Amino acid sequence: MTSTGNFELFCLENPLLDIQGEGDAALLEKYGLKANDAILAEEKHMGLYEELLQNHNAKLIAGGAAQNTARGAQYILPPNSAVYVGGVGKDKYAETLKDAVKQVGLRVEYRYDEEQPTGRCGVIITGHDRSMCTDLAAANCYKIEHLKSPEIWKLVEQAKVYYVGGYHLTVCVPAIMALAEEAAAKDKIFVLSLSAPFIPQFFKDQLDQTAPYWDYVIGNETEALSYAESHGFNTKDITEIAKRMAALPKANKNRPRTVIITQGTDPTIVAVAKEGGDAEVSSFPVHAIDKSLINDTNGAGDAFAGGFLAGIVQGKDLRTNVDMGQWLAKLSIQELGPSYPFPKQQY
Ligand code: 26A
Repeated sequence: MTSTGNFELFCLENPLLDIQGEGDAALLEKYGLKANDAILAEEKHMGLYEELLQNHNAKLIAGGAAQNTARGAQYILPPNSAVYVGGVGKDKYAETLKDAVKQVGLRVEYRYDEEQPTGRCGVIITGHDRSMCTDLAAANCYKIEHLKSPEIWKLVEQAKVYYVGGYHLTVCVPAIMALAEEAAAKDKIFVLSLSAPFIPQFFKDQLDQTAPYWDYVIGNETEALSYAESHGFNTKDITEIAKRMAALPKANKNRPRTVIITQGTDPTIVAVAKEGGDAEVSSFPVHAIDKSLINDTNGAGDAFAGGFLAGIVQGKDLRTNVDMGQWLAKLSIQELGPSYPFPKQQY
């Protein structure tokens, strides 16, 4: 008999449908987008989605950063290990998302909005860069009362590890804080991703509210730099930034904070806080991959977090968790968008 999980991992963020197509400088320019960025859509971006579909042969792919991560963790873990919540619309896009998560057996508990459609993320691929422009729509209607509803809160209480995508800081801070406080009160694990440079930059106060609860915080080098800048760290040294983040005050003193910074093909930097001293830093080279095997790197960071979380849920050591993250990222970048290969590979 294969063992099954008990929904140990609970994830919260914004379920989105990715509309991903190849673009060029002219398309980026038309909508005022940078080649490698993630932003919230404004009125002037609303034409982008149709344009990607009509003129850029765009594909519809299940997205939403933490949903990609939850799918990734469930890809590795035994059935019924992970559950994901967020808001969608009552439309065919929500059905597309449901089909995609079914493939890996991820349980989703969507909250359906009566008025707003499912959120969309326009992804413009130019070479190895991706520009993401998100219209949150129904995902933006998620409220604390949805998380606190008896059916959902039961799942919260059942879980042992919480993962929140930092992108949700633009949506519902009280829901994030409810998970953070639940984790600290019951000595469970709270993991947050920095998600994008605009989060530490423009949602600094919201992010800082969650900081004392981070058991693990995961980001990439551009997010770490943005964090350092908005917090006046006065350094661009990734190791130094990771150490300073590790040393921030922490609510649950039973376990030290761990900061994980990925750097594309460069080594992953990890800092673990040490009481009364400097954080302990390690560096882990990524899994080598032949350039010709890379399909696209959109979602590589989400996949890393998924592998890393699977390790945490299984109670593995830090080195193994990082290795599992790098392993899953390597698989994902060989697929189109934030996806994982089938038939399933075994870690
Ligand atoms: C609030 N914003 C901007 C977002 C996102 C997002 N997921 C949640 N909230 N902007 C982009 N993404 C997702 O990031 C993944 C790649 O890492 C995209 O949906 C894409 O699947």
